[in-house]
Amino acid sequence: MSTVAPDTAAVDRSAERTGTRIASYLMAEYLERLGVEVVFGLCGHTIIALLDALGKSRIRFVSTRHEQVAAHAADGYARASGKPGVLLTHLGPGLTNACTGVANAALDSVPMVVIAGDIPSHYYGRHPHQEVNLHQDADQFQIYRPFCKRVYRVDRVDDLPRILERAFHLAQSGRPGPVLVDVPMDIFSADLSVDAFAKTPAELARPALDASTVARIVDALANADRPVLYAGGGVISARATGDLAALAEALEVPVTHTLMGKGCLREDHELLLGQTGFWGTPLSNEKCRTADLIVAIGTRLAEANSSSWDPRFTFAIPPTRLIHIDADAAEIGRNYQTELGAVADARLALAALAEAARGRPHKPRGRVREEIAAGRRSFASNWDHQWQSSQFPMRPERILGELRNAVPEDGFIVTDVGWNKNGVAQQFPITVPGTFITPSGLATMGFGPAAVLGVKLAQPHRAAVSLIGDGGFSTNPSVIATAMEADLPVVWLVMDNAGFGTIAGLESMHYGWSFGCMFERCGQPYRVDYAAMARACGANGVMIESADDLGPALREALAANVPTVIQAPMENAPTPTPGHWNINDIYRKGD
Ligand SMILES: Cc1ncc(C[n+]2csc(CCOP(=O)(O)OP(=O)(O)O)c2C)c(N)n1
Repeated sequence: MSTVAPDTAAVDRSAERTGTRIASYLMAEYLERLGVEVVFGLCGHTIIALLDALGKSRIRFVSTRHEQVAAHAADGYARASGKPGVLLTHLGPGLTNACTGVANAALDSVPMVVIAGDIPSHYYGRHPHQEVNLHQDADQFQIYRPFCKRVYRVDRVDDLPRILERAFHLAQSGRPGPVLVDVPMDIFSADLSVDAFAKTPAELARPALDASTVARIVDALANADRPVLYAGGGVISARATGDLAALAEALEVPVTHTLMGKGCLREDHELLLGQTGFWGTPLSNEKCRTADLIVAIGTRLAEANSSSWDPRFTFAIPPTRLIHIDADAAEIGRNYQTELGAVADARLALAALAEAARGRPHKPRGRVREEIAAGRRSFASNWDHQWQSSQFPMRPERILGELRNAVPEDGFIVTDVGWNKNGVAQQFPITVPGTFITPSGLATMGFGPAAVLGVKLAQPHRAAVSLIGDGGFSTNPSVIATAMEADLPVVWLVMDNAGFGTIAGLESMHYGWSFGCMFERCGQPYRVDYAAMARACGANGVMIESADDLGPALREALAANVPTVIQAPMENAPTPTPGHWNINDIYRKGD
C-alpha cells in the first residue's frame, strides 16, 4: 500500500460542479490557513478521510505508535513554538490512550486542539464497534471534560467550521489549554459549501493592568521591607522574562519561581533565589516564608511548590501579604488569603509594572544580593563536588554536569519525572528562558521521551535532549521508531537505576524496602539494554561504561543526524528536599 499521495487533480472533483466539496479537504485547507504546520497522531478507520486530506496538504503528519506519545509531542511542539499543538486521534482506544497526554497539557496550560474521529452519526445509541459506551449513548467525548476547556461533538457538518474556529480561539485565549473537537466519521466525508470555512479566530488584545492597579502594586513592592517576586510558568509562556528582570532590578526585589517558572531569570542573576517548595532551595523557601509581601505572577501556587501549603515551610500567608496576577481568575485566592488579585497577561502586566518602577525610590534592601550569593553557594556545596565524580554507576550530579557542558545554552532540556525533573529544577543552570521543558501539573511519567519530538520539530536547528529515568523511558520506547520515521535527531539521555527510583526511595524511607518499585527478575536487578533497542530501530545507541565516557558520547550525539539513546547506569541517590510534602505525614507502617 503506497503512502505517496495520488494525483490530487483526481480528488474531490465535486467542487466545480456543485459549489460544495468534501468537508475533510476543506478542513485541511483551513488548518493550513490557520498556520498549522504539523499534526501529531495515530490512524484509525474513523480518521482516514482527514488523513487523506492532510497527506495532500502542506501540513506535515507525524505518525506515532501510541496516542499518548502523539499528545506529548504536540504538547512539546506547542511549548517550543508558541503555537497550538494539533493532535489527531481515532475514537475509543485512541481517544483514551491520548487522554493522559492531553490532561498533562491541560494542567500545564498548553494550547492544543484535539481532533478525534467518532462513530458514524447514524449509529447513535446503537453502541457500534470501538465506541466507549455501555452506560451512555454517543458520549465518549465527555471523558475529556474535566481537563479540556471545551469538548465539542460535531453533530452536523455545517457546525464543523464554526466549532473548529472556536476550538483554535479557545485553546489560545485566556489561560491556554486543550479543546476537543470530536467528529463522527461520516461528517468528514459529507459535503460542505466551499466557502464554509470563512471565519478565522480573532486577533486578541490581551488583558492589561489598569493604571491604578499598576501604581498600587509598584507602591506595595517599593514600600515593602522584604518583598519577593514569585514567577510561574505563565511568565515563561507569555515571554515576559525580560520585563520580570526589569521590574526586579528597578526595585531590587529577589525572585523565586515554580518548577515551570525556571528560566524566568538567568541562573546567574544576582536577584535569583531559585525554586520554592519540596524540591526547592532552602534560600527560596526561607525568603518566601519571611517575606512581608509576595507578588505572584502566572502560577497556581500549587502544592509541590508551596510545601503542601504548610506555613512552616514555604509560604506563611498571612501574615505575608499576597498579590496575585494570573490569566485565570479561578486561580486567584484558591489556597491563600489574597490581598489583591488581577487578571492580566503576564507580559503586559510585568511590562507596565517595570515601566512604573523605573527610577522609583524603594525601601533599602540591605545586603540582599550578598545573602542570595551566599545562600546559593551554601546549598550548591551539597553537590558541586559530585559534578566531577568518577563513580560508576554514575552520580546523577555528574550526569547533569556533563549535560550542561555539552548542550548549548539555547538547547532544550526536556525532562520527565523523577531525579531528572527534580534535579534539573534544583541544580541545573538554565540561562535561556523556555529551554527547560517539564511536566508539572500532572507530572506524567512518559512525557519527556515523547515531548522532545515535538520540541525538535518546532526548533530543528537547536539541540533537544530528553533527560529521563529508565522507568520513564521504558513506558513508551516506540518514540525511537517515530523519531527515525520523522527524521528528528533528538537525544535521550537515560538515567538508569534499574527501577522507579524516586518512588523506590520513598517506599524505602517509610517502609524499609522498595517492594514493587524496582526492575527485577528472579530476585536480581533486571536491566534492559535501551541502547541496543535504539540500534535495532536504526538509531544510534550508546551504553556508558565509565563516567568519563558520557561527555564525548553526548557531544557526538548532538552532532549526529540520527536520533541517539545514551544509557547511563546511575546510583539511585535522592534529590535533596528542603521543603515539605504532606504525604510524608500520611504513611503508617504496620507490623
Ligand atoms: C504515569 C505515571 N505513573 C506513575 C507515576 C509516579 N511516579 C513518579 S516518579 C516515578 C518513578 C520514575 O522512575 P524513573 O523514570 O526511572 O526515574 P527515577 O525516579 O528513577 O529518577 C513514578 C513511578 C507518575 N508520575 N506518572
